[in-house]
Parts: sequence; C-alpha cells; structure tokens
Amino acid sequence: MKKNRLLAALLTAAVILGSCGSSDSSSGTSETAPADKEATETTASAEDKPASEENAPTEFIPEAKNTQELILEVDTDPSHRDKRFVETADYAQLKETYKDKFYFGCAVSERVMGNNEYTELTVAQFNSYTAENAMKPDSGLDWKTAAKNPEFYKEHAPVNFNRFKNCLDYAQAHNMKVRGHTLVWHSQTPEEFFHVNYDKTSAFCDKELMLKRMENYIKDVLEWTNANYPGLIYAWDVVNEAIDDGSGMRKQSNWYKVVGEDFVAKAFEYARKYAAPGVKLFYNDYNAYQARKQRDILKVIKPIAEAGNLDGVGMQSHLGLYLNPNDFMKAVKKYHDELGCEIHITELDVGNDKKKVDDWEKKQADFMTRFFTALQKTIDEGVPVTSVTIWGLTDDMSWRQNEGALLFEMDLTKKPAFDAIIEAKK
Ligand code: 9MR
Repeated sequence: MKKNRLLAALLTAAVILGSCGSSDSSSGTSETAPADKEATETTASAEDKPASEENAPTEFIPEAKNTQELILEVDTDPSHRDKRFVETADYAQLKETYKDKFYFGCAVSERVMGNNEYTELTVAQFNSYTAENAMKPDSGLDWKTAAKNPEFYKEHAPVNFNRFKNCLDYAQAHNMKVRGHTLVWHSQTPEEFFHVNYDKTSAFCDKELMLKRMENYIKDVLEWTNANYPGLIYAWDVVNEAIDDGSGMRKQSNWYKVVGEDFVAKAFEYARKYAAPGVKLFYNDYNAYQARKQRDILKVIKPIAEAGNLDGVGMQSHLGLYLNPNDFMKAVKKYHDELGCEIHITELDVGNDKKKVDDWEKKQADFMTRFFTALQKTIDEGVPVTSVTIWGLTDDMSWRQNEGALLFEMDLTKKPAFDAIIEAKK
C-alpha cells in the first residue's frame, strides 16, 4: 500500500549526522567502557526574559533554527526507495519473534528519525524506543537562559523539550513504547548545571542547592512527559553509571563531587515522587555483570529497592567474545534474587575489538545464539527480563563504529547475528 511521507516536526537542535561516540574497547575481560565524550549538540536558544514565578517556564518552543524531516509515516512505495539501501520488508521481525518474552528495542538517533529507509526497518523490527542522545540532560537543560538570570533560575533551571518532543512524537507515531534515557548522569550533562550562577568558572553549588536543581529537573521531565505522552514511557534510567569499575562510587562524577554518595538515593526518591504510577524506575550501568562491580552496584541500590524506589536494573551489555553468556545470566539472576526486581538489557552490542577478530560475522552470530539461548532459559526459570535493546541500527552508526557491533550493515543488509537471534527463539 502506498503511503505518503509526512513532512513533520521542526528540530531546533542541531542534527547529529552520525554517531560521534568512539569505542574504548579494551581487550580482556571487560565490557567496552562507554566513551565519556560529550556529544556536540547545540542547545536551542531560548527566551531572554524569565517568566513570572507562578508560571516559571519549563518548556520553551523557540523558533526553529534547523529543520529536518521527522519520518512519522513510512513511504513503502518501492519506486520511491533510495537505491543505496536494500529492500528489508521480507526480514523476519525481532519484535514479533520475541513478543511473548520481552520488548525488543533499539537506540534511535536523530539521523534515523529523518530517514525513510532507516525508519522503515526500525519500526518493522522494534517495539521499544530509546533516544540514543536526544533525551539526555544536555538535550533539555537550558543553562544559557538560566545563566542570564541566575538568581531567578537559581534552584530551577528551565528545560527545553523540543528534542524530547521529536523523539516522543516519532515513537508514538510508530507504536513503539519508550525507555527514557537518562535523568541523572555525569556525562552529557552541562558542566554549568553544577556551578553557582550556571557559570562554570564559579564554585560548585552546595549540596542543598544541587539537590533542588536535581529535583526540579526530574520533576519537570517526568511531569511534562506524563502530561503530554501519558503511558508512552514505560521505564526511565533514573541514574546512569554512578559506580566505578571495581572501586565503589564513580568519584570523578560531578554528582558525586557536589552531592556525595546519596545522590543516587535522592534521584530515585524524587523520581518516585513525580513518576506516574506504572512507570518503572531503573538503575543502568555497564559491566553490570562483573562480580566486583555487581557487588558495588548492589550495595548502593539495595537500600533504594528496599525503600520501594527502584523497579529494575538496566544491564547495558556492550560486550565482546570474551564473555560467557552463562556467567552473564548468573549475574542477571543475582540482581533478581537480591532485589526482587526486573532486569532490562539496555544497550546490547557485541564488537570485534577493532577488527582484531577473524571470521567476525560468524563469531558474532555464534555469540548471539548462545546469548539469546541462555537469556530465554533464564526467563523460563522465572527471572523477569522484560526488555532487550540493541544500541543502534547499522554498524556504521554505532558508537563502536569500527567494530561491526550491530545487526545490520550500512545498506541495511541483515547480518548473520540478526538471523542467529531470530533462530535462537524457542
Ligand atoms: O551512543 C551514544 C553516543 O552517540 C554518544 O556520543 C555517547 C556520549 O556519551 O553516548 C552514547 O551512548 C551511551 C549511553 O548513553 C550510555 N551508555 C554508554 C553508551 C555508549 O557510550
């Protein structure tokens, strides 16, 4: 059936034409450590004048600077097809294949949202959407406006929801539920947010002020998303990557430096206070299967679970062939045993350590067979793994760009790893 492409929403933020992350993958036994690199994104300009106290702005919709098509309806007419891409309509569907087990999700970039063929494949395969970058704190926190009137905005930075809106419109139009990623993180959060007067040359805020800023940001995001898209977001990564690899809290985090170690508990307390009933609150981290890191994560989040403020653990899963999937599943089970919570696999990719592995595609596929077989067994034993997200669509757009880490090639050809996941379904 012929459908029309709908020219839609105007993006105010600069469009990221490609993934700018780079893999720090180290060989050995460790999950690939996420790049700490800040994405280069432009904060949308906002109004100069603060509103009155009663209606302090939490949303600015300034005039659009850049425009991009947001593909809200897929054009399936073969004669309109961009010839750089292969036909994908006959691929089996991950979301359909695993629908009795878990949501099958993808991290979606703004580049994908502006392209018909990427969108066609994304919405055919996935029923869960994570914004790869566009719903992180630096997408919304409008510190530039705050810095123009720092007394007025002292405790409550304005939030610009334009990029959030694009993501949520897109997910809603394509019947994908959303994992919110992420509210509190040391990375992709403006440095200015942590400083007096939103001026990074000034001192850090004191703890009390920082907690007010944190609470107001969490409140704004949770209330705005619920008011405008009720029921669309099923889970939030409330805190991301607060724990270091084997040495307790991540001490270099601004959140740790300014608030101290209870910033994690505080974030969950605020998230519970403002989240709509049914929205699940997750702690998300990489290397979350490793014994020492798991011990440190559990130490921090167990009291939060006991206080009733945590619903799940997100295991990012930026993996390599060194990992035995059965060991990973033991860690999955341990989270459930200790916390009684759900588990999401939130950022799965399996890379080849920068092309150092021969016969990569076959080995990646074999890994996926073992991983998805072990995962289903774990679920069948009663462990609620309710969502699995692949961290990106095509290899060239991955943050592990040179590692062949995803399921589709640049021209959308499916890789053996894709077939392996489909065939692993019992
Ligand atoms: O994939 C994201 C990449 O485009 C960004 O440049 C990078 C910046 O930090 O963030 C990447 O996503 C990260 C995710 O938000 C949290 N876990 C690690 C992911 C890979 O670095």
